[in-house]
Amino acid sequence: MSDYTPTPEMKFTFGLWTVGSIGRDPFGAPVRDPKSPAELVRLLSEVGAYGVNFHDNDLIPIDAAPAEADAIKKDFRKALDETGLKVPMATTNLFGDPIFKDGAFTSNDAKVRAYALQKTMNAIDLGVEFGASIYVFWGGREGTETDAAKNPVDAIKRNREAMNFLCEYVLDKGYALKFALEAKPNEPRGDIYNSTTGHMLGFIETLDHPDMVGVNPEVAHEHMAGLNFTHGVAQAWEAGKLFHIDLNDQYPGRYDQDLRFGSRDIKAAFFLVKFLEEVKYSGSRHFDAHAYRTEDYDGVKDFARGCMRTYMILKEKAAKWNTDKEIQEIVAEIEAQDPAMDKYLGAYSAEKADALRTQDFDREAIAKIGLKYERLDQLTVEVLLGVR
Ligand code: GCO
Ligand code: MN
Ligand code: MN
Repeated sequence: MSDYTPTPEMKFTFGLWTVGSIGRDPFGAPVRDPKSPAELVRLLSEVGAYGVNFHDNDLIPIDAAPAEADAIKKDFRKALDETGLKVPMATTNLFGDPIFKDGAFTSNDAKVRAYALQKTMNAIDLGVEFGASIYVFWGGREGTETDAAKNPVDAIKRNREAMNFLCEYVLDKGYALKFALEAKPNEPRGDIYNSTTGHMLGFIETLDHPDMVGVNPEVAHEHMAGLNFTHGVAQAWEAGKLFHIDLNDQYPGRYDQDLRFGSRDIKAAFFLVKFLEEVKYSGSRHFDAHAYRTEDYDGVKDFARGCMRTYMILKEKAAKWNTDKEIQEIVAEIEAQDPAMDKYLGAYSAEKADALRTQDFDREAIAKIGLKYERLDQLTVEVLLGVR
């Protein structure tokens, strides 16, 4: 058993907006005093994080004068140099300012769409300045409350036009930067376009430079829609598109909770960690979550440490699962091959199809075999509960 200390290889990162959340919600005022970006870097270093990510306006307020922006950047850079924290990812705030009330890239107003491109180009420059190699696009306002207001096909086309424009911008500048698109079904808009990771994967293939663009799936966003997160992540991974991941937790059917990783559905978190570790996912493990509104900054540190610690514990549990004798006996049975069927499976041929047509299948006998999944799941639960 390790002491679950986060290591740099785990690439545990947090956004300035996560540990920096001051606990404002639609029903109440902030509960924590704001901290500067440099102070947040020091807090993250204290808890053992590898890196910090930011929206342009987490670092530099939207109305900052050039001198103020320079001072903030200097301060931030100093904190990064002193702590060794990296900035693997950056993103644009295209949702906070009132100008984005009807979306950014998909707004009906061409001036808003053009401003969104301008703001994103500047934010890309800022991210690259601090070393980011992944650039996230979360279209929180790219949606509707009423479909009377916007043709969804126009929205798709505008979104594509913006992505193509920005890919060309990155190529033109010679930046080593890849885009990761983050889906969410709703909140803050009533409905958001490209609502799931699966939608995003389909959309990416229609872009001019699909190789530059992948996804940034988030646990909460798929759980809000009642989906199996690991399945979406696996689809992205298999397509070579898992560029980044947002880890947190969420009860389905509720408001956007951004809970500490693994704090709600520990079994789903286990299968996710097991998957990421087994495929040797090497990107950032980014926690896009918030401490409860009940907490002071000590509580924020408890929250951040908890996210990383739970991941490390689940990683150990996954290793245990893979060496548990009884579990592995069942797995071996599940994975047993049936060479007699090889001649029918795999790529199609007319001969194969003819041969297959004449094969007799004893449906009843095949269906009668119990699959032991109850036992396997119970053993999984017992690994998680620490009795195995
Ligand atoms: C949310 C999103 C955001 C994005 C962030 C990075 O639900 O608000 O998850 O936190 O991840 O804007 O693009
Ligand atoms: Mn989210
Ligand atoms: Mn997110």
